[in-house]
Parts: sequence; C-alpha cells; structure tokens
Amino acid sequence: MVYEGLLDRYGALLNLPAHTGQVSLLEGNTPLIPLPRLAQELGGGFELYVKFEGLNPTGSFKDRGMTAAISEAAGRGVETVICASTGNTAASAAAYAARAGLRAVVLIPEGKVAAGKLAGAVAYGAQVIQVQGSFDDALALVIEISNRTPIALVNSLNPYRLEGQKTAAFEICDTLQAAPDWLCLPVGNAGNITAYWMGFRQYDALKQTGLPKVLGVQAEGAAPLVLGRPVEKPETVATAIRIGRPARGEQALQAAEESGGRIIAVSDSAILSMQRRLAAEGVWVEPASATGLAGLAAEIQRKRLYGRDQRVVAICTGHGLKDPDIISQTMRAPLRVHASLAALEEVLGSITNT
Ligand code: AN7
Repeated sequence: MVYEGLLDRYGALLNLPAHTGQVSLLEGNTPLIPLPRLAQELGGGFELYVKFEGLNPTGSFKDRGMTAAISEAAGRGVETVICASTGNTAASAAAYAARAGLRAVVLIPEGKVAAGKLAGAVAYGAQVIQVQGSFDDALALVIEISNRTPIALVNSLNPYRLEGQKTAAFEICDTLQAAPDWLCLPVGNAGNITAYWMGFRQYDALKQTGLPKVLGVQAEGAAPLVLGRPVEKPETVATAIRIGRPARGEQALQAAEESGGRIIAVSDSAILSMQRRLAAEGVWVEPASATGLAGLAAEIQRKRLYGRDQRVVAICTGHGLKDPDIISQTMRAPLRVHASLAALEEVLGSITNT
C-alpha cells in the first residue's frame, strides 16, 4: 500500500469537517526506536522506546496537527493562516501553507528561537514577524487577529491540530499492539499531551488497546502547570517550551490526572544531560525533546516510578538539527590540526590513549 500521509491512513478516525482537503508532506509513520542500553542505565528491567518525531517532514511533531489544520483551512477557502510560535509550529505552518498555496504569517518571540526553526519558516516562504515580547504575548495577539479577520489560526487552539496529532498515539498502539504502560513527553503549550490522551482513549474504546499513564515534563524555569500559576518570564535552554501560559493547560492537567500520571519539572542541566545521553545512542534531538526522558530518569531515581516489567515510550518531539547552536555552546569544539600526517598522528595518539 502506498503511504499517502496521515489523513489518508487515519482520516476515518479524525473528527474533520467534510470540506477538509488533503494537504500532506507524507508526515507521520515515525520510528519507535528501542533503547535497551539507556533503559539499563536507568535501572533496567523495562522496555524503553523513543518515538522520534523529529523525523517528520519539517523536523518536528507539529506536522501531524498541521496536515489536518491546513487541510481544513484550505478546504474552507482560507487564504492566510497565522500562528504564534517558539519555532517548530512556525516552520510546520509555513511548509504546509506553502504546499497548499496559502500565505503564512508567523509571530515569534524576540530572541531565543532556534536557528533551524527560523530558517525553516523563512525558507518555506512565511512572513516572519518578531514580536517584542514572549510567546504568550504573541499568542494573545494572533488569537485576537483571527477573531477579527478571516485569517485562520493554526496554533493548537485550533481543534483540527489536535485531531491530526492524535495519530501519534494510534501509531504507537499499532506498532506495540497495545498502549505502553507509561508515556513521557515534554509539555509547553500543552496541545501535544492533550492530543495523545484523546488518541489513546479513542483507540482504547475502539480496539481495547489499554491506556498509558502520562508523565508530562516541563522545564523548571517554565513550569506553570507544576507551580499552579502562570509564569511571567519563562526561561529555559529548551526554547521550544519557553511558555508561561499554556493554552491547553487545564486539559494537560486533566490528562495527567485521569491517566494516573503527573506533570513534573526538570532542570536545564538535566535536560542537556539527557540530550547528550540520547545522542550517545545515535538519536540527536533538540533540548525540549529530551525533557520527557529527563523526567522519566528523575522519577525512577526518586523511586516515584518503577520501570520494572513495564513498557515506556518517550516522545522526542523535534530533531537536534533544529538547534545547532546549543551544541557549540555546551559541547566540545572540534580539534584543529595542521594538514600534516605528523600532526594527525599526534592528535590521534592523544585520543586513543585516553
Ligand atoms: C520540540 O512551536 O509551542 O506542549 O510554538 O517545539 O504541544 O506545546 C512548540 C512546542 C515540545 C511542546 N517539543 O509541545 C511552538 C511550540 C518541541 C516543541 C513542545 C514544543 P506542546
């Protein structure tokens, strides 16, 4: 069977209006990669998989929801779409709008947007507007504009974004033949966790696949759902989740609670350390994407989560290529040598002796 994208594969399970077209870049179908060595390091006795969502067409999980949202908007005759974004939504909206022949306008917060995301939005032809404020300020603006004009909002407040995003839960169940015991994922604006929970519940009702406990993980400097109040000036190295007022915060808390899981926060250093550990397994993700696994590691260490005899799936939401600067800031620079055999031999000697 030819793969024609998520709406083709799972469209019958998605609540989309009849006018919805099919704008696809063949997103989804991402691998569930087993990580036995990391599982062992975390205490062992359980199966650990990462769903590498960074392998979607624009390098992040956002493409699942975007194929649905843009397909709906295009089918309704919309000409311009708009979103606020810490970067990945912007790149995804820009690509799918380009594919559909629509105009995309993306608002990003001042500074702190990873280079690969901004470059993507520009390359796909979006009008990029930098707002002198936070992501939360930008989101408030695009909500207002889309209420006043025919411009369509494609942030995850758009219900079709969640419909498309549910497909990630379906894929996990289809691959494992059941839901995992735990699902760990980063939480920013909280659309993703909300959609996973919707997807797992729908699949369980349909196919008795069971339900995971959901561990949502925020960065300590941007943890409104852990603190129980908005964060005015969110700060974290995981710029994708530098969000102080999650649009779907209530639903995220509900998903965690209903599932028997929880939402916790981890430090920036725990996030960066997990980014390195994942890269050491051959899986390079952006910092935000290591957050779910960093939360899992912390919970196992605190003995608040026992991996034993369980299946754990961690969602790695975006590719490491999106944020190359963080690597040059936090990891070793390449060695430099003269272009001579002697110089190379000297350097190699010092490497292989350590
Ligand atoms: C890599 O692009 O909010 O909790 O504007 O890019 O559904 O918001 C990105 C969020 C996790 C959090 N990992 O997901 C945006 C944006 C990565 C992300 C999240 C984001 P949500």
